Order: sequence, then structure tokens, then C-alpha cells
Amino acid sequence: MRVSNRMMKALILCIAVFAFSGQAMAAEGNLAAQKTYVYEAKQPAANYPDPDGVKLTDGKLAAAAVYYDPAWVGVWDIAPIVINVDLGSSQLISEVRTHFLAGNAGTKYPDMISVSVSEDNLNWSDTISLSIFDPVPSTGTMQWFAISQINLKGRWVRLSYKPPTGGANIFIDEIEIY
Ligand SMILES: [Ca+2]
Repeated sequence: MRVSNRMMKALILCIAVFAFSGQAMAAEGNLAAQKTYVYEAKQPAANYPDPDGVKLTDGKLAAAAVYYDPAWVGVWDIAPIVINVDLGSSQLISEVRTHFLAGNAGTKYPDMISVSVSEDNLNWSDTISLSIFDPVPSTGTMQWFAISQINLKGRWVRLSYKPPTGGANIFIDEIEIY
């Protein structure tokens, strides 16, 4: 009987831990996961496309820091590349992260990342920007850049990536919003 109770307690503990870990993942969840988005300016290059419009929010990162990994979406432009994520409902947003490739086959980090939010996809908040001073790496490098302490509420999150002067290949495989 004692053994049985102990086993039961152990089983309950296992279930509780499992359930809690699931909740913990949801609680610290990425608001952009599996959400839809549109490219508002230039569309991805034909060779580095995003045909189903899922690659930036599917949770999958490139396996290697090489331009031909199929997880990357590549856009070449002089003007900022603009991506508008629809969170599906109004959310308090504290941080936006983007994962880039640079230093491989002409890929570079943007000079600046900007974010603004909207409740109606028409009227936009003030823009919060992050300047990136990191030099182009000498070898292919994958790097997250985050804008934190945003503290704005909205359903739509517009991200703008300003390429270095003269234009550049900007390669992104994931956007996360918290
Ligand atoms: Ca992805």
C-alpha cells in the first residue's frame, strides 16, 4: 500500500511537472509564433523566397550560417524592408527580436531596426528604433537583435529594417515578439 501511494505520488508529480513546463512555455510565449505577416515594401528575392508566408514565424531557424539554407528569406533593397505582423488580437508588446544572417555571400545586418504598433492597421504608434553598429562579420554569422522595453499595445506590429547605405542583402529566418 505504501509503495503504491509512493508510486502514485511520483506519477502525479511527473504529470504536474509536465503540465507546468507546458504552461511555462505558453506563459513566456512568443506572440508572433505561427502568426501571419505581409511584406509591405519589397518582396523576397526569387532565390530566397517565402512563398507561403510562414518562414518568419514558424519557429524554425537556419541550421547553418549559409545563404542557401532554406530557412532564410532574403531581400535586397536600398530602401527599408518592411514587415507587418498580425498578432490576431491586441497585445501588450515589450520586446521584438529578429534573427539575421550576415557575413556570408554579401549578407549584412541592417543599419537600423524600427518598430511601431497599431490597433487598427491604419494608425501607428511612434517608432522605436535600434541602431546596429556591428560590423559585417568576416565569416557567416547568425545573430539575434532585439528592441526591448517597447511597452506599447497593439494587434499589428510593423518592423522596418534599413539596409546599409547603397543597399544590401538582408537575410532573416525568424521574428519573435514578446
Ligand atoms: Ca523561421
